[in-house]
Amino acid sequence: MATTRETLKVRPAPVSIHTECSTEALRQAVLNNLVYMQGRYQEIATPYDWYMALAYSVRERLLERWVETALTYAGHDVKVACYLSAEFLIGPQLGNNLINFGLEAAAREAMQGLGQDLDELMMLEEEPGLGNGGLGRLAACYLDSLATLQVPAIGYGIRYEFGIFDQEIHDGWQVEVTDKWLQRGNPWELAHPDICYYVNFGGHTEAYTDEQSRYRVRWWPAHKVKGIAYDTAILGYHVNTCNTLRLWKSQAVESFDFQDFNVGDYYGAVHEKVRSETLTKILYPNDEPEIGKRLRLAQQYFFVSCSLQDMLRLFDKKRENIERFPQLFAAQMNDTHPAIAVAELMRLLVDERLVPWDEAWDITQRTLAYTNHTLLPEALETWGLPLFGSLLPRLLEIIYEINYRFLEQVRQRYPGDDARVARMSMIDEGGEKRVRMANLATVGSHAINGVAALHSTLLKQTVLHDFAELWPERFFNVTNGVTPRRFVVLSNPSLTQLLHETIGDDWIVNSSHLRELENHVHDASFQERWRLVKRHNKEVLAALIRRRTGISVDPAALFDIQVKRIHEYKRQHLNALHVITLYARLRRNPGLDITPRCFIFGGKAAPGYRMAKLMIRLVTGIASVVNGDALIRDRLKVVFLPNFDVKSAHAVYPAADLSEQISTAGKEASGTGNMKFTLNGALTIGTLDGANVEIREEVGADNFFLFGLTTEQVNQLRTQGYRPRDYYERDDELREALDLIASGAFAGGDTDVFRPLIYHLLYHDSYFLLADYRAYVEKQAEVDRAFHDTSRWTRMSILNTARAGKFSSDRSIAEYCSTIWRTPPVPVQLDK
Ligand code: F58
Repeated sequence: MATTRETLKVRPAPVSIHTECSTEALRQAVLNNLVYMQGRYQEIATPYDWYMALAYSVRERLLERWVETALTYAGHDVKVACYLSAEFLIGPQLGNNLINFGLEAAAREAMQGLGQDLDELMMLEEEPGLGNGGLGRLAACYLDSLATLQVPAIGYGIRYEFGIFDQEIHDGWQVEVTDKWLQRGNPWELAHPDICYYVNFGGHTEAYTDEQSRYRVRWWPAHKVKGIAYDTAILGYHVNTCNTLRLWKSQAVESFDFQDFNVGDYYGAVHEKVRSETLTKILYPNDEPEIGKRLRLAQQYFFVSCSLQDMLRLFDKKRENIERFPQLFAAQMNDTHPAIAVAELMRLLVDERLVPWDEAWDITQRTLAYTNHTLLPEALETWGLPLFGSLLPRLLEIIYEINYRFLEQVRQRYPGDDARVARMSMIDEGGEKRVRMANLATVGSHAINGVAALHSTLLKQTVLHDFAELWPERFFNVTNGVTPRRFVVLSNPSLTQLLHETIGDDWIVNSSHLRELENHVHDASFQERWRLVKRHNKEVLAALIRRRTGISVDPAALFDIQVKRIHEYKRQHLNALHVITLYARLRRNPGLDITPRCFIFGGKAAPGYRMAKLMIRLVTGIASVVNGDALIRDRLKVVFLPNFDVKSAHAVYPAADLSEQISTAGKEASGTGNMKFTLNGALTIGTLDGANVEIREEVGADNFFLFGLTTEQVNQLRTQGYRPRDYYERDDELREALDLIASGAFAGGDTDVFRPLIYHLLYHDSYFLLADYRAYVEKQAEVDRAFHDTSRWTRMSILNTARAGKFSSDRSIAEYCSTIWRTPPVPVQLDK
């Protein structure tokens, strides 16, 4: 029988201290948890103890909704959207949960009554850095929107013990420090050791015929690992829906080591235990090739297998025929990291449930969908065949079978077109044979999408061209979005208050209602309040900068911000060239009248990406020269804000006047930081890349600083032979800026440090900085003039927020739900 409320014999009666939301109940709960969860009494409690006690008190309040949500889903014929992602960058939980719950005011008051400041406690929270950047943060925004839209959903991923490294800056260079986010405990997760699955690795396979004369394959693994579920509640905004983020931690399978494998070999068994538990130890940074490859593939298979087994277990509870699986579960593959799901679902169906191949294939395709997040060839995942075959022998056989059947179809459709067959194959046979995960994901999915209109178009023209030709109806675009709860309500309370007083609160869940702000754009007193909000946020960021770097910046200056992973294609060094150009102008002409600017950079470089690390060194080098030059008289300030993460993002986006979105056209799939800036009233200087295109369409060309080559122009220039040095020769200011770098001026006179960077720019410049430099610098001059006209700038800023509604992740999720997953909302009732 399916689980329903009635079948649950014992249902604990709600105890007010655990569920009530009054200030007094919360205060009681905190005091209680201080003792019973933290083991501390008031007199000796540290602020962190208070944070933990409050966090537990909030979690208790989530539990009622969490349980009720699970019961609702279990008891009805609901379809669940499963978001498979190797990364979830969920950020700090306390503030967001308070807001979504509507508990913030009570918590503030309760803590005040206990002599604690809520904002200070929130700052103590260690965020789970379980992602690298945009892709992981997108997954987290999507969970927030799914819950808010009351759509049944589960996020499935990996509980890394060490998330993305902490970045420190030593002598201007990035230094990576391990992230020990679990050191002081994680009050937001619940371990469920009873929800666990076994995952095979290595060994060999064996074909045989079973008693009913069926062809079967047995996988004899070399070892098994157990996956344990750790759940985090994802509460929607002002609704009862509380979905689950389920992350898998690896554990050794004791019995396996001791009995089957290493009989009598105690130390061998311990070693095996350590090995199994290494699996979910660390998050891989998006790095240069090869290191840790085997472990990363093992991580991918591990979390995908646990997740699919979990979905099948939940499905089994419904006592339905397996053919209905796609009607009850949709699984979205967030990039190719979970693409092994195609083969694993086939294995679970064919090998373990004896579903005939064709039926299993139909189920698999109807269940899975794939989102692509990159066109960069070096970022497309492939795995060498020897590695793949030795780690996942059965999966490789299944991929071969899928590939064989698929290529037959291609041959029939395009007779004699061997080149096409080779391109579409799941196995790349040019050079060392490799498994192509994007091809596997595409063939195994009923829907494939890019993450912004331009990106989806380019995807169909380039990386997946042959597939789009074969199955045009399977290709979609879903432009990314970001959650306005975290990125406006939580991180920009002043703006939220102003919006509340001006247009009400409906925009928080109906973001298109931000348009109502347009009625106030010419209202001088509203403009003034708008400016005060921005000014306040800039003061907050200035204080953070001062604490973290010792640099003082003037909140009256134009805050020009670029925060994102450091990468050549994102072109932080183009921004740096602009800074140097302004610096050189002021040095030449100290009386020059320029708009005071504060350039703020933030972002991590992959530990093995030398050029990216050099870019950071360039920015810090410029910062120390410019900030220390008396002649500049503080008209320019340069800051590298270390360790950009979700928590610091809360202070950064609301404080920006100008958002730098300057990637080489065609390279940034979407970008999501661009959306966070726009929602918070920053103006963008940007190229026609990723979602910038749509942001400009929405906010209007007059309210966007566009510059640079288009994707077509970049491609044309590349084909006709790009000679970056010509730009250097022809443009005096460009030459001056590059020569200044080469002179060692930003490296204490050392002329070697930036040599690789200069050399690359002059003779390769794969990302067309020199070609875009002049247009960029000129557009920046226009920014200066616009900022000078305060009232005009304010109007443009208001219009950016007013017209940013499209970029709420609620819109993106509504599109996924209606066109790809077909998952209607299922409201949850609390029976009080
Ligand atoms: C990002 N990808 C895209 N990958 O670069 C960005 O344009 C887009 O807005 C975002 O996805 C969301 O769609 C991205 O963040 C990674 O971090 C990978 C993680 C795993 C290793 C390789 C990079």
